[in-house]
Amino acid sequence: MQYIDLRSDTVTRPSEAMRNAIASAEVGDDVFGDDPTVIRLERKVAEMFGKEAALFVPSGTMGNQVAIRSLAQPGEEIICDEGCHIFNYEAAAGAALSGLLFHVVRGVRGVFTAADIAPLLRGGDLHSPRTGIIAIENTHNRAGGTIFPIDGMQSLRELADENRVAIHLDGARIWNAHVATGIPLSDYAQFADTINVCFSKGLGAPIGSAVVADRDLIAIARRNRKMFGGGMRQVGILAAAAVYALDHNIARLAEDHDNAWYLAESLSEIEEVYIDLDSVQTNIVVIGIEKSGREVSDVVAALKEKGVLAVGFGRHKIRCVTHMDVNREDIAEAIRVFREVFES
Ligand code: TLP
Repeated sequence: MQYIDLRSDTVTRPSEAMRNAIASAEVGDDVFGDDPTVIRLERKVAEMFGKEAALFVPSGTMGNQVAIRSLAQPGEEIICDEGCHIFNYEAAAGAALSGLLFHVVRGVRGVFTAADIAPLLRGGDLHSPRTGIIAIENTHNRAGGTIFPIDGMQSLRELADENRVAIHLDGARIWNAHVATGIPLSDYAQFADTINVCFSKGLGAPIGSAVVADRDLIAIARRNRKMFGGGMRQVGILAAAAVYALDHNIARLAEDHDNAWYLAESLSEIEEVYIDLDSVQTNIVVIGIEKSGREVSDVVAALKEKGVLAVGFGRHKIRCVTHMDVNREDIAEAIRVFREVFES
């Protein structure tokens, strides 16, 4: 069966043109610093974000982990939203690999304020941990692709500076925030010390992320990437896909946002589901099914049987993500299938 795959924006397959870019990439040994395409990608990303340097890594998880390992010492504390990816979906790497103590706060749709966390910051007297990092996720995956407001980031930066704390931005989907708001990537980046950005989510590359920061931090991150096993060799073939994605696939994210809104609005009319439409700001739709009294796994299986793939997201929710491999007609068909599953 040809599925309409809404499980994630990671499911996209490289286009013909991207494959051509991959096939013709110039390469060298990147651990020796010899891969011209990786160098081109790293320069390009650094420039887009207004930072001095960038480091190509295989995954968003490695990007986040290399960044936070580079910003803090074992025994320090990281403050983040309770729903964030670093805390929930990275196999406890922050604790296991960096020895960080996670202090999670309950944000509103993934957003917390400087006032929320100011009382929590700790300077590390003899008894308490020192707060080393504040981590932000923009857009916020689990909250439904929500945007962290730029003025909120600025206030966090001020608070962090007063307390000599670093800020990490998990910007796996910062492109979506940028396209939805029109705010330049470099405006977001100015408030963070390190940023993780992914080419393999909405931008359609098969693999790859980057840590973006100033030069000294990237030198530390490069060593940590090696320690985590992320030093790669003729990886220009992957960097070429990322360069292609940056050149061609950012502006089109607006189409994914329109499709997500179409899906969300239509599904919210179904009696048995609940969608917080205020959280539908980019390409993710989180669908609450508690009212229906049905199990998430049963609904996911029923959707699959009718040709739509989605994922369970906690006990009572299902997540759908729009991306470049689904078009308006696919979304219309997915809406039809959802109606059939809930209204039959
Ligand atoms: N998210 C994946 C799953 O891991 C949940 C998805 O399908 O959305 N930061 C954020 C905000 C992410 O959403 C993800 C991936 C990552 C980091 C990690 O990226 P990868 O999968 O490349 O390690």
